[in-house]
Amino acid sequence: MFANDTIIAAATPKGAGALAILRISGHDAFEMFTKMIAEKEKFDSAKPFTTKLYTIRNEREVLDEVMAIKYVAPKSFTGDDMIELTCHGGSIIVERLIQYALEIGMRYAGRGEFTQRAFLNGKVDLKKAESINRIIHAESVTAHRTAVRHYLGEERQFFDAMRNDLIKMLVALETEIEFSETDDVGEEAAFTAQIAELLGKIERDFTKELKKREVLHQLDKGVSVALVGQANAGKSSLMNMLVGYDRAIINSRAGTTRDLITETCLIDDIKVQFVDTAGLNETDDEIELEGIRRTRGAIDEAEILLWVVDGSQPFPKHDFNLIPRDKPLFGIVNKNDLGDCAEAKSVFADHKIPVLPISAINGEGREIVIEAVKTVLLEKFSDMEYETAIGSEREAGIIRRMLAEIEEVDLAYSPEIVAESIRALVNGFDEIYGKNSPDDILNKLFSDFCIGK
Ligand SMILES: Nc1nc2c(ncn2[C@@H]2O[C@H](COP(=O)(O)OP(=O)(O)OP(=O)(O)O)[C@@H](O)[C@H]2O)c(=O)[nH]1
Ligand SMILES: [Mg+2]
Repeated sequence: MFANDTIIAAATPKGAGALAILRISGHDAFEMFTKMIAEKEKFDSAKPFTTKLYTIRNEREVLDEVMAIKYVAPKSFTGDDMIELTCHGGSIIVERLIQYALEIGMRYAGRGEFTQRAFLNGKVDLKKAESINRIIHAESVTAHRTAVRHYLGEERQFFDAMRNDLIKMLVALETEIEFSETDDVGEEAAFTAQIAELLGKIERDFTKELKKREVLHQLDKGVSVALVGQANAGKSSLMNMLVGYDRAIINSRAGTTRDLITETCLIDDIKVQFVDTAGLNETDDEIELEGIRRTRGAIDEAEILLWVVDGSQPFPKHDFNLIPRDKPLFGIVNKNDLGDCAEAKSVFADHKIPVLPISAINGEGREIVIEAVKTVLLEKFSDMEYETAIGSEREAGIIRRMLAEIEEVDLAYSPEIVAESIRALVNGFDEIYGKNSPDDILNKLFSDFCIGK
């Protein structure tokens, strides 16, 4: 790959839209772009960051009228000369403009190549580059929020403080190595204690961050809330009520739902995945049996269980064997419109399972179920517990390696060896931000980005 040959790509997704954006970056960007437009003078005299209207035409015809911004190196996203042009948003237009640019001598950009250039030109560090990708692909509010924070560099302080402390220790260790005549045992012990304290703090902080990342990962996937209970209890009716449309088939026949049906909602910005399941009744039907097997899997995977019973029927006590009590569980007493449902309410209450009376058929009780789920979510995921400085699996890997390094450090060893370990830790911090990252790792990382990014 040439360092700054001129590349082009669409920065917007394929398909018809009002507008599309093309990005051009490279040493000859301006010269090549002026070959594509009718208004060379206008572009040449345009000031940096100004947007102007240009006509793109080839020898035969006009291809489009575009608005183009001129970015003069190094004040651009990539650090090279850049043009960002907005054309009409049809896939044929975009294709023809790119084709024309290629004929003029530009090259089609590889995945993530714009960001890779920004990184190589020192415009962004690796963590920031990765956070751009995470902002684009965030699938939950929390993932988006942390990605933006990392983009803004808000976590930098956390890593920098530790790195600076390590550097100080390293300097002191190196002084000690050089002038090791001082035999003050007390002083030496105090210094060793200082190192031990610092390493202990890093270890604790890192372990905490890794845990938070795990929670964040769970939030990204969505918190699973399973609706379980006997056939005909009204699980699918509740599912539809919760998600607000007819997601699952409802029928008076027992065994209507056979497969897991999932639907995602946001509750207080937290992604929740409701899972409707097959009824836990006894059956010889092979398909229903498979459904029940899947229900068991969903029960295992769920973070919160909604145990739905038909309040007008005798309480299915044997289901206590199937429904675990080691995770948040609510007793949904459905079909309140058919009577007082006293038995169901008292059995749940006797077992200290919070009772939520509803009538799914009439759409009554949605709020209390949502509120109950929300209470658990807020308890489990209160804000400070999952915002983490670790942005990606790459970083998590570096941090796990650093933790292993800390574990290996034996302060009884000679200062030379301890200094070596501390140097390795400092390198770890640098690696998080992409200093000394090997080329193959960088290439792999940027190839996960989209074209045009
Ligand atoms: N009266 C009354 N009937 C209800 C209520 N909720 C559901 N039903 C009826 O109960 C029957 C079963 O409802 P579903 O939602 O399909 O029950 P399910 O638990 O999903 O059943 P399976 O999928 O077979 O396990 C349907 O005929 C619903 O109309 C309710 O609140 N009151
Ligand atoms: Mg059902």
